[in-house]
Amino acid sequence: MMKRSVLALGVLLVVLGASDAFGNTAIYTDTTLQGTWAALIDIYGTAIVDVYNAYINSIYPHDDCILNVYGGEIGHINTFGGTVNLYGGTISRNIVDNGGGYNVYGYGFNYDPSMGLLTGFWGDATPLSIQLNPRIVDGPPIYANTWSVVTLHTVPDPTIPPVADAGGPYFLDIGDPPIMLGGSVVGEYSQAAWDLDTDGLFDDAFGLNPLISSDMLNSWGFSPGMTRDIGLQVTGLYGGVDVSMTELTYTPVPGAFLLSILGLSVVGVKLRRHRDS
Ligand SMILES: [Ca+2]
Repeated sequence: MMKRSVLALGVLLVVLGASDAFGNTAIYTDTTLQGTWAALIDIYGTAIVDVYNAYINSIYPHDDCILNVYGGEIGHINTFGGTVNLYGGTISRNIVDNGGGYNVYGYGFNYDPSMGLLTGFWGDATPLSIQLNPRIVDGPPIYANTWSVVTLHTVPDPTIPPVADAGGPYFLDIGDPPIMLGGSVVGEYSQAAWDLDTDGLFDDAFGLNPLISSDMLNSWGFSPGMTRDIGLQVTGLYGGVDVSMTELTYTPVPGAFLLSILGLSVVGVKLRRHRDS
């Protein structure tokens, strides 16, 4: 508690983001860096710093701070503690680990140990290129005297078209409460749309789980006892579509009521079980 109290006092005494004549900045509390230019930023304590479109020559995380980089351009990051999470941006020279840890969130990683160069893509599909302090080199170490410890976290490739699953089959009784369609998708997507009037256009309901009522079925041309093929279409973030088809039955099936009276309600039992599942 004493440490935190001293830290809190320090926050009061040190103006947040105070810079000297050389653009050197010390940050002690949580902040977001947008449009910032700085020669050197030191981050202390438990501050959480989010970097977006800043241009920073060097960042030195200390203590238990967290540095999140989403964009911008940074010359190099040299940790003396804390945690660095990299989600985007450009690290144009190198990152060096003197006791902290680095997490890189992207995909398609490739590491060239002879150059200490990590390449791949960020989660928004922009190219990733980070000059690490090389752990393994052919010949003398190229950059600095410590090793960089980097943990790679693979995120979904947003350029891969998603895969749709329409779920079902679905059953809706006349006059019953609306049912929710159970569509799902694997992968990143920008839109999910249904074709429920079976005209081939995915324009009747949107989202993975729309509610469907008897009135809607009537408007889409369903009549009791009719089973029709409906479809879910999902669109990827960067184009590409996938369609999944399933069946929707408007119950009761004609004659089912009579069959049930006769003890032959196989169809009715099946419908009820599906609807409740
Ligand atoms: Ca349609």
